Parts: sequence; C-alpha cells; structure tokens
Amino acid sequence: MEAGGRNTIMRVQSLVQAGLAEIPSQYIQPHENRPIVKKENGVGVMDIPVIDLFGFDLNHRDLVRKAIGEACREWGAFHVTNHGVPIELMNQIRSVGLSFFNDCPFKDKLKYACDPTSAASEGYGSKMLVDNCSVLDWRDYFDHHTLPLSRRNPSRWPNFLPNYREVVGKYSDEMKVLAQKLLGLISESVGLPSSCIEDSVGEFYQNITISYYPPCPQPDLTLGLQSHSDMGAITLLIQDQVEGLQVLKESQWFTVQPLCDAIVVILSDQTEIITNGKYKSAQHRAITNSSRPRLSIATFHDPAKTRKISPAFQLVNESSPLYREVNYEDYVSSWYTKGPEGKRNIDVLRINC
Ligand SMILES: O=C(O)CCC(=O)C(=O)O
Repeated sequence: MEAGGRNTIMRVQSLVQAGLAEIPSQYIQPHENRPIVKKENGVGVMDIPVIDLFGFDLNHRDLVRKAIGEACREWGAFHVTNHGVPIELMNQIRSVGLSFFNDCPFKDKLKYACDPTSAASEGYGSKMLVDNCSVLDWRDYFDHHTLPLSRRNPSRWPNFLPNYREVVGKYSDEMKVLAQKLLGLISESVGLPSSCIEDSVGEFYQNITISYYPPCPQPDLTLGLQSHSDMGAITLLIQDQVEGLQVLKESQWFTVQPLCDAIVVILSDQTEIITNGKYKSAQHRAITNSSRPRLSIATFHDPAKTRKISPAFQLVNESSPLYREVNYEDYVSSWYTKGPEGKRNIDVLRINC
C-alpha cells in the first residue's frame, strides 16, 4: 500500500484502521535500527534517574543540583517529580490530545493538516517520504507553535473540544516556567551562573508536539520515532501509561518506564554546545507495540533562528572549545535537510572531528 508519498495525505492511524496485518515496506527499518521488543523489563534493568525537585525549595537546592549534575553527565535525561506543574493540567492535556486522535473524524482532522513541504510546520501530520532511502515513523502528531506569544495562534488548533485551546495555552505557560527553572539548576550544576544557559538561548521558541503511536502489527520491524537528539535547549515530555520512549546509554537502549505524575527532562543539542560537551544531549527514540496505542506530549524549548550558540566562555580556555559556534538557523536547516539520525548534526560541529 502507498503510505505517505510526497503528495499523499496518509496517516498511520488510517493504515491501522484499515486492518493491516503487515506493515507497508516504507515503515520497515534496516536491521541495525530495529528494536529488540522484550515482553517485560527484567528486574534490575536500568532506567533514567527520578529527581525530586521539592517544589524548588531553596533548602533542598544543593541536593537537587547534585542529582541533576549526575543525571546530565550520565544520561542527558531524567524524570522530575514535585515540579510545580499542576497534575490536573497534565491529565487534561493528555485527555484532549487523545481525544483529538480518537474522537475527531479524519476529514475534520485534515482541516488542520500541516504543510508537508515546510519544515516543522504547525498542525496534524506524519513523517513524509523525503527520498527513497528514508524510512517512515509509525506515528501521527499534532504540532503547536506556542511561544513566543507572537507565534501562538490558537485558531490553528483543534476546537472540537471546548477546552482544547485553553488547555494547550495554559500547559505552554507552565512548561516555560519549568524549563526556565530547570535551565537555572542545570547551569548551576555545571558551574555556570544560574541564568547562563537561558541567556545564551534567549527568548524561548516553544513547540508542543502531541504524538500518537497506533498499535503496530509488527513492532519488531519498525520505530515509532527514529533515533535522534533534539535540536534546541531542553525538552519536557510527558507520556501515558504505555511504555515506548527509549534512551541510549553506552550504546544500549533503555526503556523509560512511564511515571504518570513525573515529567521527563531531555537535554538537547544547544545545551550540549553551551556546556562545551560536559553534558550530552540525550539520543532517544520511540518504539511501538502490537496491542495498545501510546500518547506522548513533548514541549521543545529552542533558541530563535537568529541566535548564535557557542560554548560558555567559563567552560573553555583558549585551546579547548569542543564545538564551533553555530547559527541556530543553519543548525535547524541541516537537521531538516539531512534528517536527525542519531546525533549526526551536532557531531559535525565538533572541533577536530
Ligand atoms: O514519544 C516519545 O516518547 C518521544 C517523542 C520525541 O522524542 C519527540 O517528539 O521528539
């Protein structure tokens, strides 16, 4: 079956609803990228750390900073609890997001279809075939442009539920506050002034992507989302109860167990550059399963396109910057033209690489 040629509007959910027993060839990953689908996570299997933020109480700041430093060095990703984001709001965005995929008729969903010819365009989409070599993701998504406010236009978001737009707007505001506080702690934990990473990034360009991974008849052949690191500064992700997110550590993939009230923090490439490689952005991907759909909501915090990013001077001396300065616009354009594929985009900025 044709699935997602340049001009075809095809969504993974529609393929599944058509009752496929086998996935179309465009979704089949080369052997080396296929997931090992385990029945259960064994006892003692490692997972990203869970860090209690104690509501950012100053009495716990040293402890929290230390835990964050370790998590950033070892994983580039960690869960946070007691983060201050209302749990009710997290449940609401999961609920309205799921309802869009489950309850909104396909023809209505298509009113919000994103422009497949433009990178990161807002709206309802699935990965399109860029060339004959690329493999499609087993995922549909809705991408919202939420910050700065000049980019936020809720009339481009679904309104079949009366509270959809309001929930997304409130969630965006809460995530921004959390991202600022976390970047402060991350800066301090690597020995930088609290505002250093945020000052380098400048005003946040924030996007919220709700991803829907339909059940897949052959989960061992495909990926929900190919391996990548995020291009911006910091990503905050929540998921439902269905596991699927995996993080790479020392060449091994680890599944992140869903923790309903926690938020997953994922360090992105510009933070790796600013910290001069002391902290690494997390390479991650999503796998699928044959029985249950999965929903995740990723909130990306990126620099403006005009921003130039380089290692913080406090972390380099004359001879040791590990990354070249980059124009964020060039970084984004390389990410979209070459494709994410692991960490290939940041790797080319490495000096002596
Ligand atoms: O669904 C997930 O858990 C991962 C989502 C993600 O990595 C992304 O949207 O970039």
